[in-house]
Amino acid sequence: MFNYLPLNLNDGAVQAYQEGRRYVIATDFGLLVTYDLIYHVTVTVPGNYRNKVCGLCGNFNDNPKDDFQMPSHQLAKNENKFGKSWKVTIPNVVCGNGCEGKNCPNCDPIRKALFSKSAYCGIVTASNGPFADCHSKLEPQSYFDDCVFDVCASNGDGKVLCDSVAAYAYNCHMAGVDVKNWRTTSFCRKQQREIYFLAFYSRLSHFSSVLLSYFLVMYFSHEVPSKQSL
Ligand SMILES: [Ca+2]
Repeated sequence: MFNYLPLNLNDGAVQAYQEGRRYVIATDFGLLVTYDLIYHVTVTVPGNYRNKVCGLCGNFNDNPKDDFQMPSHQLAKNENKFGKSWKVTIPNVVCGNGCEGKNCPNCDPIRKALFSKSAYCGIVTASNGPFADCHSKLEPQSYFDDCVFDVCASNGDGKVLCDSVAAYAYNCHMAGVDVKNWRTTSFCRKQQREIYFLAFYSRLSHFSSVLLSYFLVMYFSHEVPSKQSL
């Protein structure tokens, strides 16, 4: 499908297009879904859908405590049961149920302590860090916990760390917080060269793109911090 973007269906009733690194589906009734193809999905609906929706994003009634409703309207006991209840069957697509209890990947205390430091996921909760102004608007603890879990499960992958922190940064931005520049030369550095490359990249033939992709992956796979600190 991504080869056919932008798409315009039914005289603009549904549009699908790429915007920066994100893919977007927009409908004429105001639904907006974005996905970065890696980690981050956003679903936005207009205010007139308040209390008229259900599903994985909750029921939009300003009460987060009743958002784990299953299709039966009962509240699920945990997020796994909730997630499972909304699964739909798609032919030829395998969608796992996640892990529960002892089946979940375990993060040993030493690595957990390491990834909790401000050089890793701790940047999200640091009281003097770049996200400090966001803490009162958006509780950072769950983002921190998810970050430590994911970074640990990926053996300290720098890209997983940066994508995870970027999710909090994005949501802070959406909550109206002026997020300080959290990318530095030593942390998930913002690649000016990346912007340059992307502008250049869009003008290449398919073959050149494939070739350049290889070099870009090699080049950017050194995003810091990465596995070398383990
Ligand atoms: Ca709710």
